[in-house]
Amino acid sequence: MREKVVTIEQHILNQERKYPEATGEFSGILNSITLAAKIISREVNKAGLVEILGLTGGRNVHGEEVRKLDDYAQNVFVNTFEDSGHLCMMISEESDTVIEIPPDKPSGKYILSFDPLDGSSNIDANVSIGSIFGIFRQKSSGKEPTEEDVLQPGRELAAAGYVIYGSSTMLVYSTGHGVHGFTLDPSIGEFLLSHEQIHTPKKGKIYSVNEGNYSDWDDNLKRYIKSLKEPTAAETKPYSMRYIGSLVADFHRNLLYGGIFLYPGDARNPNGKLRLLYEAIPLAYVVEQAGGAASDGEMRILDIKPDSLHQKVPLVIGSEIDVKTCEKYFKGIL
Ligand code: P6P
Repeated sequence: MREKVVTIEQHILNQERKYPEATGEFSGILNSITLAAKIISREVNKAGLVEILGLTGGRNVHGEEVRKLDDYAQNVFVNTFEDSGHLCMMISEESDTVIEIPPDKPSGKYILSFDPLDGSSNIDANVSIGSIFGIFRQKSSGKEPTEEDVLQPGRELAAAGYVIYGSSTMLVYSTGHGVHGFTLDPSIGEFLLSHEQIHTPKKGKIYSVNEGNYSDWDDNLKRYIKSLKEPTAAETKPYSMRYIGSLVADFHRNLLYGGIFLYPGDARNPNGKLRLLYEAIPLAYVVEQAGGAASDGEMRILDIKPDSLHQKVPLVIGSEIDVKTCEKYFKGIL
């Protein structure tokens, strides 16, 4: 018997119906994310065919060359949400300041924090890339959001998720009631429920880290990685190293299979490379909802209060037992 086909729109509606007080605003945001994902997916999947590759010649706030697809994805998110009436503010990796809703546009009570296209350095090599998003509620009562609204810790998230543009396009999200994955069927333009209630294994057999930075690692990190490659317990097999260099792709694989991803701080980059607000926090929310864990090596990512929009944070994320073991090495307990 063919299983019932559930579109993401139906799934969002089913979730909304569990809350009689729901206004539908939240569902509207998730549906707008779905639309943005479909539009970006269409362009990403033909990037090799049209003159959209290459560089805009511009650079983003971090001094990184901005590829045309980055620009395109940023514009899709901003244009989709500017008219939605759901948001009072947006925060994006591609914008050095907050993105306010123009006074002539309708505004709402939510804040969208997003990385429109992460891993863009991989675009020309046809490696999987992704969009990452987190949705916060405005806490202040006025029409204008305050800095406190913008710099909320991840435990305040209302929802978070990501889109992976790979061999297929998948949208994975959580509203605090489990993690669910939807695969885009381009022939009908619908995201269909393909991974209901994703649970990440408590312990994995994969570790993901850029070992090219080994010489800058501290001794505790070196000991931890060595413990994975050369396990002391006789019957234990070494972990496999898998590293794509595209955060969403590495995270998604480990979420499904189990394992640990690290982008740690080191001698050259004490806070690592990844951004707290729109990379670490949304993925930490998703992994915890799937039964995993995420920390900066000492503190739970979702408990970190951001100080600034683009602050970096060391990230250790994945299977709960692996993350806890890693933290013990970092603290010198193991
Ligand atoms: P490295 C891609 O540029 C990115 O921002 C993430 O997607 C990825 O996890 C990381 O950088 C890879 O960085 O230094 O290992 O190349």
